[in-house]
Amino acid sequence: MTLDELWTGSGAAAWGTCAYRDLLPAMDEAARAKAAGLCPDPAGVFVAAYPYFPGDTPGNLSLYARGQDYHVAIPRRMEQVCEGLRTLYPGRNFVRMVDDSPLPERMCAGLAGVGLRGRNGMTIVPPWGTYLFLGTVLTDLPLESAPEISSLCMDCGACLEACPSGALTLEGVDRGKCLSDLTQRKGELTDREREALSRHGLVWGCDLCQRVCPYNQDVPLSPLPEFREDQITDLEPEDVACLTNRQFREKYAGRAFTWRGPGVLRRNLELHRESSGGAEGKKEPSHT
Ligand code: B12
Ligand code: SF4
Ligand code: SF4
Repeated sequence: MTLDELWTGSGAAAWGTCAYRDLLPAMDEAARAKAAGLCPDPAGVFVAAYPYFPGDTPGNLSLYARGQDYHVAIPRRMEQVCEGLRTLYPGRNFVRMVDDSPLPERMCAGLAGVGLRGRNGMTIVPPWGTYLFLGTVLTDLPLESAPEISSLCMDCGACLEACPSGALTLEGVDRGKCLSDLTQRKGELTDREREALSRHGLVWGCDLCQRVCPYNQDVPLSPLPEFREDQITDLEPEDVACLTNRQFREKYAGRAFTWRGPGVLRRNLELHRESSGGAEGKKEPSHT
């Protein structure tokens, strides 16, 4: 089986490779130590993009969190690739990672020439737009970056204008201000942060700088059933009220919005209810 057959067979819409050394400028000592702990003598990275667009049913959960948890679904798909790689390159290490990774995954994609680099920070692969999860395989097999790294998107500026919190600028995303981070943050919030959350149409994640992107205007549904089927698009306060941590995790097992526990969702739902007009009047604009 060829490399291309392995990756496309796993459901990847695009894939490529980069040299591990090319990532080092973006990796601190801790990230380098973690990578070397996972794969001694790291030399190369495979990176692949998996489409997840689940359709555009109105709801208060981000599009990325509506189907199965990608932290489970994508590694499952990538495991079959790793098995193929071990057959093709006996004696080499192949370690798959998704999100919870010391590697800067979008930089991997950029160096591998996978898609375009969006001004909103996202990796874009037409026709799937930005609605892609990235997965990487770290290896001691020497690999090179693409001769042509990813170019910038059409740079229309719509994402910069759409960001309501000032998190997105020409310098990139300021995590501390990003609503996606805020919906997931535990502990005390400032009045300003509470106000921002109460005006936000979602109780988990943020899609605003993606929805306006021209590359996302006619995106096909994900071919991967994990992200298309059995969706949860909306949470109501009653869905998470009175649940213990354990009950919540059991009820919503395998979902990307469970890892912070029920408390942040209760808070976000409460903020929505308190804000005038309630959540119904405050949904994000429809995708189409
Ligand atoms: C921390 C984190 C967050 C934080 C902070 C995000 C941020 N932008 O700083 C928060 C919680 C806010 C967040 C939000 C989201 N996240 Co997030 N997040 C991460 C995580 C774990 C680390 C990101 C990071 O800080 N990397 C360090 C920086 C330096 O690297 P980078 O992000 O890879 O890429 C930048 C540079 O490398 C550079 N670059 C790109 N190519 C090249 C090429 C060259 C040659 C060079 C020099 C530079 C360069 O441009 C990129 C953007 O500035 C990654 C997974 C991972 N391990 O990488 C997911 C990840 C970036 N997140 C992802 C997703 C889906 C989201 C959300 C869309 C979820 C949502 N709907 O709410 C939002 C999008 C927000 C946004 N506009 O970026 C996906 C992105 C997929 C894609 N198509 O790009 C990732 C890759 C997870 C995954 N495995 O799929 N996220
Ligand atoms: S995810 Fe939302 S808050 Fe974060 S940069 Fe994009 S539009 Fe701004
Ligand atoms: S909205 Fe425009 S500037 Fe932003 S990522 Fe999309 S094409 Fe690039």
